[in-house]
Amino acid sequence: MRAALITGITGQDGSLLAEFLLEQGYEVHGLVRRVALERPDLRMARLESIRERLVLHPGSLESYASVFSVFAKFHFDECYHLAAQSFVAESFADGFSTMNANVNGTHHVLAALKELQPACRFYFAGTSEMFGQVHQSPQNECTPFHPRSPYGISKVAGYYLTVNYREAYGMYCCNGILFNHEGPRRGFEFVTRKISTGVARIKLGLANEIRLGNLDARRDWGSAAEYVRAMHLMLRQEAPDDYVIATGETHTVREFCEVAFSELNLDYRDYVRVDQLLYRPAEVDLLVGDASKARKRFGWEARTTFKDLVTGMVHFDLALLSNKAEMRSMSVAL
Ligand code: NAP
Ligand code: G4F
Repeated sequence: MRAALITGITGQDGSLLAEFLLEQGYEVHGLVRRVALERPDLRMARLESIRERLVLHPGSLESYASVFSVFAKFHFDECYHLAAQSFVAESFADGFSTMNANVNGTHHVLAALKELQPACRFYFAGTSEMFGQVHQSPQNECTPFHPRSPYGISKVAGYYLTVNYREAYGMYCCNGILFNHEGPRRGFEFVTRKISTGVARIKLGLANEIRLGNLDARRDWGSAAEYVRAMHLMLRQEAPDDYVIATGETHTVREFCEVAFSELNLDYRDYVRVDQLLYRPAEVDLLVGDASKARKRFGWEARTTFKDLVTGMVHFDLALLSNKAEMRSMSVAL
């Protein structure tokens, strides 16, 4: 039985990946930070259905000793390093803690692995935000980086730490360069979930508007459940490498609104208010990825269409807010 450690297991991707690896017969461990006034029912909500099958280790990414002690006690075949301050807007508000968690956190995990388990395969959660002000479209593994936020900069540093441990120490280290991926487990502050839950609230008479920032930004949005499978495939190849994971389609935030509102027979123009305060100091205007390397090497392709992704999230949130019983099965299906 293979054993995997997931940092960031409580997040959208971590919880989906944990489920997937359990299905594959893995022993799944997770590193979780301890927080004061913890409400396990809320904090572990995404892990609810698998909580009993996981081995969870309290630990702080910000402390080398803490990460080291987990690797000193348990053996892992694969380590998926997903933990990060992942919200771009927050990285403008507090770039320092974003850097600390995302850069030092990654360095601590790599350094402890090198010391104690150099044969463990390592996945780093890179991002299309590294391309930022894009130099070419679509973006692929050779596209130069030009990050536009402290978050993007922290991920470029993590990317190069990962490359450096691979080149300097011969470790099996991969960068997944994942474009935006969404679903019913997405955090509420991200624009897709903000829209899907906002539309559902409006439909149910619980709200009468959604305030958004830049409606013209374009993103390549895919389904998170499909993207975590690509992470696993990357670590199962003969040699380590870096891969773009994306759908190859791009849509504006405005189009996301149009599809989400019209699914419930509403017109987004009646409800969406643009708030300048929600604009970012520097925006990433356009992202669209070319995942042909992943398709050629290990047959990964995005399958969920943009429309199905949007409408699935809207119906999930409508059911959630209406307290319908089918909510759980929808969560698994998406
Ligand atoms: P998410 O839902 O925000 O989850 C982030 C996870 O990181 C949570 O488990 C969180 O734990 C943990 N975390 C945050 N700060 C931490 C810290 N200082 N110490 C320890 N744990 C910490 O993010 P996601 O969407 O699943 O994304 C997973 C990874 O992929 C992230 O690295 C993200 O930057 C990257 N990524 C995401 C996308 C996307 O579209 N989703 C695209 C490209 C790359 P708590 O529960 O304790 O907060
Ligand atoms: O949903 P977002 O906050 O995601 P963003 O910034 O693209 O970052 C996500 O995807 C990255 C991959 O490319 C990940 F690395 C990262 O961790 C995260 O998962 O914003 C998407 C777009 C932006 O252009 C933003 O300006 O939506 C625009 N937007 C417009 N109004 C808004 C809003 N974003 C948010 N969060 N809230 C708004 O009200």
